[in-house]
Amino acid sequence: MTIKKLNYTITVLVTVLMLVQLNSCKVKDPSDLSKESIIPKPVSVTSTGEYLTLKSTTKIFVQGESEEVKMVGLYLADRLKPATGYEFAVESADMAPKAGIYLTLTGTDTKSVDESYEITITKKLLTLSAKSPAGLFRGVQTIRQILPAKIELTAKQEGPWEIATGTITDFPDYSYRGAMLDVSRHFFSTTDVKRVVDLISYYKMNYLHLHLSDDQGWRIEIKSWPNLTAHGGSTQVGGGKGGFYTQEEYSDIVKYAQERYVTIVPEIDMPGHTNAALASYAELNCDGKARELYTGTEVGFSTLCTSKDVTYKFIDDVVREISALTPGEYFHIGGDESHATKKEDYIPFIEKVQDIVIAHGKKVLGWDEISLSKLKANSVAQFWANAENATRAVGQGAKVLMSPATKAYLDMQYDKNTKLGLHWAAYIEVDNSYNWDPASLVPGISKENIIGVEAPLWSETITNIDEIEYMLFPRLPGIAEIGWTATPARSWDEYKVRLANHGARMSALGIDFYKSTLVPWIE
Ligand code: NGO
Repeated sequence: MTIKKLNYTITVLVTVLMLVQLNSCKVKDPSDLSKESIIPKPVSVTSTGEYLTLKSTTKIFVQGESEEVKMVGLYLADRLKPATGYEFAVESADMAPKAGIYLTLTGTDTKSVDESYEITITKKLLTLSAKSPAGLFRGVQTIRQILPAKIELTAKQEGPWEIATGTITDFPDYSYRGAMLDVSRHFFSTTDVKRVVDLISYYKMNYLHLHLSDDQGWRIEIKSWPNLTAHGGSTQVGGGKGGFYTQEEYSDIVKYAQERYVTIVPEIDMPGHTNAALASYAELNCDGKARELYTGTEVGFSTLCTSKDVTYKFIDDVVREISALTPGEYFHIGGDESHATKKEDYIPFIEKVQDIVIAHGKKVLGWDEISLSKLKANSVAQFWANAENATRAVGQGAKVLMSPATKAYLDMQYDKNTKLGLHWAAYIEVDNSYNWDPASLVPGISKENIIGVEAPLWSETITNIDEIEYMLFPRLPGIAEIGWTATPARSWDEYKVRLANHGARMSALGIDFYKSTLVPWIE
């Protein structure tokens, strides 16, 4: 070989080596944990500058023999398997392994409200520790979010599956972070409801409120009053065929949600918004005449007959049957827009219903109007439109759940071009729904009066799961963050970049979301 040729070969080799190095630098970039886009934003994240790689041999170890902890481990394995194609065997261990993923409980406190967790990642081992299984489950959502977005795809992908090393310490600011789905105006299948549970729990929400009855449809089987569903569940807005959940199906939803540490809150709206019941049983009407089924979208025209004994027998049966199927602490009694009920009838009605709910072992949740009545200290008023109602509740010592229609109603259109939704409260763009603080929104209501936030999705205009997703996303992650992350740690300018990074995640999850121009989406 001539000197010239040798020189040339060396130059080529050096160039190739440099390129390989550059390329591998690119791949090895995910070594700054603090730069990961986690929603809701954790309390603290520190980076140690290296990374751990999941391999086909990586196992998930769970401490001890707890079935519940094992279930969380299996849930994590199920999330990681499809895209990686790895097995992720779940095994119990008495102490921390040398390598892999390790789920461990740190204390004896297993209260479901205690959702704190900590993640420590070294080059070989990821340790997720929490006081309760609920905390482990929240931590699992964080693990999903610090892996590449393609981890959420259902077909096998090329790795590498790297996680930056460091520590995450996290806990929620509010104990109630929820969404509401109106299954009355339009009915949605159990599969759709489960999908909503999956999606809200990805953002660490822990309550799903189901609006199970309204003028247009009664959606849950009540064995002692079968015509509620046979007739009252037979249609919906626009005249479609409607539907309802059998008690077995409802229990199946409750269980599915429970496995994701989401509590179902059932709502039976009364005394107004009751046309479906009034059409099913003539005796619930003061004039003893059954109403026609209703498929329009007007509100405020119906009322149960508050002066009849049979009305309270009916309510007692309904609350008893549903409460028996519901492990959560709340029963939502509606109470909104009872324009067809005289105020002097409304006030004692709500008080009687409150007693019925308590007698069946539940706490009352109701729309803010219920504060016209005398509330028990453990009842909760859900603020949606009337600040005076909400402050009256607080004045009585009750707590408030924040769902301001101008910010948190996800059935509101994003802007005037949005094809779905309503705009009676506001047009709510993604920044607008993120930019508020529950504890300073209503004068006289501060943090200690508030249990949390909830994003309701009313379904007058929403007919299928794609439409549900389009209205929920991308606003729902913002509401989830408002409930989880303390207000001083939040700002729209910083959040919008994390949300932009979630575009790929939402796409990988198959979410049909609104591509707001206010978010710098990364293509
Ligand atoms: C109101 C009304 C519902 C509507 C919704 C539409 C409350 C609590 N009651 O909110 O019946 O569906 O607005 O945005």
